[in-house]
Amino acid sequence: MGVLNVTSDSFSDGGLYLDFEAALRRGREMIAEGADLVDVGGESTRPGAGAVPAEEELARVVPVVEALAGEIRVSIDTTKACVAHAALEAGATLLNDVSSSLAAVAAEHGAGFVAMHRKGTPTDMQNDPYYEDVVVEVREFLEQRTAEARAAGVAELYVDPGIGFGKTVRHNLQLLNALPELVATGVPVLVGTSRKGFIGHLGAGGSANGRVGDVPPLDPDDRLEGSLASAVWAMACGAALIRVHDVAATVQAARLIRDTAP
Ligand code: HH2
Repeated sequence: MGVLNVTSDSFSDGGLYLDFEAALRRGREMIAEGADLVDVGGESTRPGAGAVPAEEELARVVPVVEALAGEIRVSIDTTKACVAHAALEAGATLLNDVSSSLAAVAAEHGAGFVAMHRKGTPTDMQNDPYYEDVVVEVREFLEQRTAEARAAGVAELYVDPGIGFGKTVRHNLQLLNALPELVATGVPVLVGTSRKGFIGHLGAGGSANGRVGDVPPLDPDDRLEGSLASAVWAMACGAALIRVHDVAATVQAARLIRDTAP
């Protein structure tokens, strides 16, 4: 799943694809690089991101979805029902909702649905997130959302542990470590680690028990190696979909994993 952020402030590619032509070019580039689908988003969910008004988000994403939907499977990354409706009308067939609240909208359109775990909102989610047991809590949350999505009539469902959404470095690593457990629930798993803060922190030599910011993190553009390592790990654990910025490199790794499978 290639990431296409039609935003001004996304943490790694904000402003690069805000322009329609630039977004279309990047979408087509990811198709050529071997993406299976393109995830179009018009509002950043990075820690501290501000809300984008619905009219603005619609204006950003709908034309891009419409233009790409004839060329590749498109998912829409939104938490707003009106944006989801419009994008699914415009040709998107998967709803990637980091708030996990729009299953009924996906069902209404006969679209697939991604249910992701997050704790808090972009404004507060990285303020000392705490769990008794992050793996149990995330798994139980996703089981509950799975039941709700099924009851709402969603036929194609993915669950996502929500790496970086209200999680410390250690929480992210615990969840990656427990991926086989999540995969074993039988619902296809989506993983999004690409260029995230914990990779910049660990890649710069930060401690697994530390916090992002303890050491100057690697720049988001310098996180390819760590992103690939985590993508390979997720694929080897059986994840069904990997959400990435660096499509060509991840596709090459995916081909290797596929051909390594017994
Ligand atoms: N991560 C981001 C956005 N959407 N969706 C799913 N299902 N899983 C994720 O891990 C996920 C997601 C954040 O990454 P990005 O889109 O690159 O940044 P931003 O939110 O700043 O636009």
